[in-house]
Amino acid sequence: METTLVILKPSAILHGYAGQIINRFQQKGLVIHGIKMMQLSDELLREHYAHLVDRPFFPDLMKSMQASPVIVMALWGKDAVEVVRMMTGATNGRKALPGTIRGDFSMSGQENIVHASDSLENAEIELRRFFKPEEILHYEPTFLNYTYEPAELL
Ligand code: IDP
Ligand code: MG
Repeated sequence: METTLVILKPSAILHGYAGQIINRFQQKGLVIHGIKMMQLSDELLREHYAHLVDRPFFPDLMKSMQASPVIVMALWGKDAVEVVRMMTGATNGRKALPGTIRGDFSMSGQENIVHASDSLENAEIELRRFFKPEEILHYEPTFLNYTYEPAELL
């Protein structure tokens, strides 16, 4: 099993989409092991988007990510990193396939509703960035036997 980081961005919070998006992850079978609301600081965002600091859109991205508090989530499941990235869709909402979160809720490259870790290695780094260890609560819901076949639970 893997745990991945999802951020419901201000574009989700300010549209009132948080519940609908959290529901999608739960309906898929991903389990919430951590969830909290927070206002992202300059420092945290510069670290999180370090690969983009030199891009011309970076100041707008900072403003966009600080337009409201965000909800950060630790989602647990089999191949959770890849599954959540597939559910998220392409970066630009206009290019994201219908059925993906960005494809269904976004028309923008910047205002694209969710962040999702893009590899297991980055998921581990990002979970540490946004959560204290004690804020991630490991538990296994009783429905797992109906979510996975026995071999997938080994
Ligand atoms: P990802 O969120 O699909 O992993 P990244 O390339 O890691 O995409 O970019 C992080 C975030 O920066 C995007 O989700 C989006 O909000 C913003 N971003 C990326 N490229 C652009 C762009 O060309 N214009 C405006 N915003 C962008
Ligand atoms: Mg990314």
